[in-house]
Amino acid sequence: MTLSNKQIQAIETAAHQVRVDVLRMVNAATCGHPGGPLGMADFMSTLFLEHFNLDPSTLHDPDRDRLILGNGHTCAGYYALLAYKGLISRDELMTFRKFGSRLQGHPHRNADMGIDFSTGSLGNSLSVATGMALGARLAGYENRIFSISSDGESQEGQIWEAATSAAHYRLGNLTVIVDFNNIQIDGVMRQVMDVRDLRAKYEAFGWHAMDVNGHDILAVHDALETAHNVTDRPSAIIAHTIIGKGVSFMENQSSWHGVAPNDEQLKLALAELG
Ligand SMILES: Cc1ncc(C[n+]2csc(CCOP(=O)(O)OP(=O)(O)O)c2C)c(N)n1
Repeated sequence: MTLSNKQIQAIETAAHQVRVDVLRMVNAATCGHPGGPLGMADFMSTLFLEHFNLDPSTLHDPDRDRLILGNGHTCAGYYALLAYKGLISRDELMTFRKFGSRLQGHPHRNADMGIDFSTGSLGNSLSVATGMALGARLAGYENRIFSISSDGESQEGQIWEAATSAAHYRLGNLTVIVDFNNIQIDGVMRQVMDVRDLRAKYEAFGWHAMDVNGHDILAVHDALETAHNVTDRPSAIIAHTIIGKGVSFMENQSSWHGVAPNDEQLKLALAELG
């Protein structure tokens, strides 16, 4: 079913809030990764508001949906959405990357916050998600397992071992969303180590795969719904995004992969976001 204007507006509002939160959090920490979460804000907000059923009332349900953030360095946006859904307080966001905080620079598994797995070491996420999806099916659950990955993480060989297994076991309850922004820590992905056409690769591995504009909320929603309806194999959504989306001087710049905006840059960025 398509989204109503009200639902689209709610997602746009959430994505805007995520961008503002991410910039403030990384600025306050004086370190972190602003670019990725700005680029992922639109598809992550669509996922959290319309598909991923985590909220305070489902938090401890064994059969709720699960999410693994493979590109763990982008966790500022993840934390902002946990706050948006009421899993953590908004005040806690500003403890990001501080000593003793639950919100470290990469996600740490925490059942009380709904963080399903610790990530940061690229390459593990799809293996974990595949195991969770197989386990959920064996337990008779009807939940969905979402795995978030990236073009950079797709350079890891283990991703493709997991892709083989997930297709072999026909895990229709598993969806991977790849943040494909053509940027990684050292520069332009196509120049560093080109992963080429990920849709074709996932298809060749036996998955149902789709390319979408990761900033088109309706297209992302449709892809997630299609993934839900494909039950005989896992689905891959290759979300084409712009790193730093929403802040002109951060867009498409690998230099903003992992650098905090200073106070002046924060002011400029927030003014642009409005
Ligand atoms: C196994 C492993 N190797 C290296 C790193 C260091 N690292 C952190 S982020 C990153 C780049 C990942 O690319 P991508 O997720 O596409 O970056 P983004 O789009 O967020 O800029 C690397 C190599 C890591 N976290 N894990």
